[in-house]
Amino acid sequence: MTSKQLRRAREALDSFAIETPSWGFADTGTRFGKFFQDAAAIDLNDKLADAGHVNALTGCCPTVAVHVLWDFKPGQDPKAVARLARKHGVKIGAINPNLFQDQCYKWGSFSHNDPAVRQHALQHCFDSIAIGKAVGSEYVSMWFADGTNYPGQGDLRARKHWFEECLKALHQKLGPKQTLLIEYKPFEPAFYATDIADWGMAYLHAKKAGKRAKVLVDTGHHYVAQNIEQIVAFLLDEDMLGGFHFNDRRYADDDLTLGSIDPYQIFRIFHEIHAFSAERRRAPKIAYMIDQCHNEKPKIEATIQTVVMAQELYAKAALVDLDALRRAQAKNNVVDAELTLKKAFFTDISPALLAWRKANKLPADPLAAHRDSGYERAAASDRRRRRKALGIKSGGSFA
Ligand code: PSV
Ligand code: MN
Repeated sequence: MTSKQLRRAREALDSFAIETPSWGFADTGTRFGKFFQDAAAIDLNDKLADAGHVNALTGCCPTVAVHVLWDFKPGQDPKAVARLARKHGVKIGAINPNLFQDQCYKWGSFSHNDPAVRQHALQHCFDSIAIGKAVGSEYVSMWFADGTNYPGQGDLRARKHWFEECLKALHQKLGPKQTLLIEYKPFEPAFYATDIADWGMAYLHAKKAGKRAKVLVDTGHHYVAQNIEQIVAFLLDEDMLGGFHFNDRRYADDDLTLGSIDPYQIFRIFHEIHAFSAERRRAPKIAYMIDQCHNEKPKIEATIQTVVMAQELYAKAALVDLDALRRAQAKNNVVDAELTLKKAFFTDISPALLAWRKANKLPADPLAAHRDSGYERAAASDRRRRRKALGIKSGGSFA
């Protein structure tokens, strides 16, 4: 690496943070079943401890996303949760209301045809906004399972209007530091018509909701051939990109570790962001978050793998020679344009990463440091014992 490249990569690393999801540390799984892990977090304290451990090793995961129903007990004091997070060296990040588990949402939440259910859903979101204000979180992150399974089942335009009304009401309650993120997903659980199925729908809803509503791109929520970086470029250009849920996927929302299937895709996404920042001379405010549930890999290891991969790809994308790229594009020199991206992608970024970790007093290899730390073994034995005492299922000899 040249000294200029080294500087650029280190600047990129200085400015990069990625949020871990509380649910990524707990026993989660597929729709069909769960394979329990002894070291999986049992409660919020465990989740925050695991997130703090990942942050201590990687130095770039200062916040943890929470799912209100999964993490907060009724009546729990959010300020106490914020204190608990601080104790573990992290802060509470995005607040995710839950509008898909309550029985009343069988026919939808914001698009339910019964105004009482829509109101119930809104109230839960208002409560979530209040939690966000109390813990000093900057994001309220909305994902909706709303949709229909059969043609004719719902009035598609009426459902759109109900969404617009609710999102507007939600936006009005935001505090001055809060941003509303609207996530899209083409299918699952609805298989005929998901109410917010793609970035266009999310964009339109965010635009209508108010100035502080933006689109959240979950990399898993796209059809196989979809060009995600182009969506990112459009959203950036419209100042409507609010955040990411990072994972990798082969078919649909597979929740795999970042870059395990296609690291070049994530590199291309980061390239669009770096190019925008350099050419517009301003860094857009983007919440980089992980959304993964691991059923096979140990959860902390998978999270560290994702974080390290995100850092690598973010730093590599900062090395793209933008002048050379734009020159090649101006001449319609396809080969040189493509090679400009490839050159950055294939640069060995490890000297920059090592230097950055050394400067920040971090282990040179976070995954190896985690394995050497004995954290997993200690967590497994403590949590195995607590599970037994609580009568909670565990993997037993198959874990
Ligand atoms: C839905 O598939 C989703 O991507 C949403 O972001 C949820 O909050 C998350 O997964 C739950 O794992
Ligand atoms: Mn997601």
